Amino acid sequence: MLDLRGFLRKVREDGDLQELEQVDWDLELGTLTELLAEKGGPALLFDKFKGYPEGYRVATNVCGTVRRFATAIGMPPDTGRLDIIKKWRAVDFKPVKPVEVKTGPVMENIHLGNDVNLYEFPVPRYHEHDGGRYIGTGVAVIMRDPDEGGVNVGVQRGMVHDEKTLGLYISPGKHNAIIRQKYWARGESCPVVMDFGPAPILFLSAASHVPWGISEFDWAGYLANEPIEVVRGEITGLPVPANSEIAIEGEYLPPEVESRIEGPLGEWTGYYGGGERREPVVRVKALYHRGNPILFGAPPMKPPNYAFAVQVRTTPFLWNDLEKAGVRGIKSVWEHEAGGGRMITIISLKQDHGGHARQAGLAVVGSHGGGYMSKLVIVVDEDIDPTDLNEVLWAVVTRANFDTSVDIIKGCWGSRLDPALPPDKREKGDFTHSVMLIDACKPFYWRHLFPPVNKASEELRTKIIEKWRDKIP
Ligand SMILES: Cc1cc2nc3c(=O)[nH]c(=O)nc-3n(C[C@H](O)[C@H](O)[C@H](O)COP(=O)(O)O)c2cc1C
Ligand SMILES: [Mn+2]
Repeated sequence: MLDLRGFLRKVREDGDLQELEQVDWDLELGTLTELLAEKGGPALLFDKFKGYPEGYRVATNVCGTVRRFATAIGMPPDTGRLDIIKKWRAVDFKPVKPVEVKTGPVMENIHLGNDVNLYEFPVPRYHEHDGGRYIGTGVAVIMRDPDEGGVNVGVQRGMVHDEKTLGLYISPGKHNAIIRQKYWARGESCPVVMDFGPAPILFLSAASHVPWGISEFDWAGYLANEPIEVVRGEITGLPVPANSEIAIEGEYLPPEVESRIEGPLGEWTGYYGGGERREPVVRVKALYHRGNPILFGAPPMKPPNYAFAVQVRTTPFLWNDLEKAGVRGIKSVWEHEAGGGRMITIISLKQDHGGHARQAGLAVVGSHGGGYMSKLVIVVDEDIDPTDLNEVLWAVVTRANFDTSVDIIKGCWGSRLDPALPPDKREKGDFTHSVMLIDACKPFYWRHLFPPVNKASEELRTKIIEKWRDKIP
């Protein structure tokens, strides 16, 4: 399994790593990350921050290209996007459980109690209006369900409040939000481990909508075909990934015990939509790190979201959910990057009965895999490539009739991060939104009368290409 530094070594060999020195953690690192990500540039590794020892590093743009994404999950670098999605559907999934080891590289440096200082690392402030320095972006947040015993891992942002305190924002409905509530309902704080330099494959798994009941550790182990090694945390008893760069153990306090202003943070929607508000905090009890630690930076950016070259967070799970719901004939599913991999869902299918397209579209809204923050759902026929917005929009304007092909579904699973959430709803804590569902398939009952597409047939194209090969670029 490639840990973060093993991964960076590999991409360096591939000529795909840019190493930078003397960059300011305050905005300069974040802006360079954005500028290079926009160009599909290399992974970035920053060192020699002013006021920090050499070797205290930050890596960004880690999984920002399909090539690096494939490398991170142990697939050949030239694997295609759809093949990665198919792998992530995990049709042959078997949990590969983590193995406990006595110690590991993350325990090279141990700071307990008063010795904990989160400012030991060059924690970046990424965007101009961020309310603080975010140590947790490329993070794995680890909790154990107190009733069911399962370990869940999610990616949730962590802002440094002071040397020993972190703000941790978790969106309602997320697995870690369900787990923390179980502790808080008993008046207890929730034990937590936060890994700030996880193996990329663990980060990617934690960011994915792996179904409830499956641990992201087992998922990452399955993808890597090799178990993740963990050390049992002395304080929480939770697994600490042994090959992590930097990790903490702490107590996530009930909000009535302590809450502090968290945010704003430039988010994946492309806005500072969540604003600032009081959020519960983690009191850090222990800090572990490797020698010359690397902080994993995955700052959210305006879509297309470059932290994820392939939208595995939702797409494969949604695809599985649709099939579980009995939707047949799906050719492919795509969460378009213009919607940050969540807000624009496109399903391509072969219609086999009237109402088939609506069935598929409504099942998106009703699924765990794709329901959250889905705002525009478009269903297209099987001849449309869902990854190509030109094709999709062409289908929308040529196959849909907007008086009958569009539905608005109200009260859906949304987020306070939604920039379009009206202020009064935000105030009331109502984060739901409406979804627009467009059936852009040929109307089923008169599809046989629909005019044919005027692009040359595959057969004719092949014939002409063969004859005129040297004239075709
Ligand atoms: C870079 C990045 C930052 C994220 N930040 C947050 C966050 O601050 N809060 C949150 O609830 N989800 C955040 N997410 C999304 C969750 O990680 C994602 O929904 C995940 O599936 C949650 O885990 P779960 O499936 O176990 O609930 C973030 C994802 C990424 C990739
Ligand atoms: Mn989960």
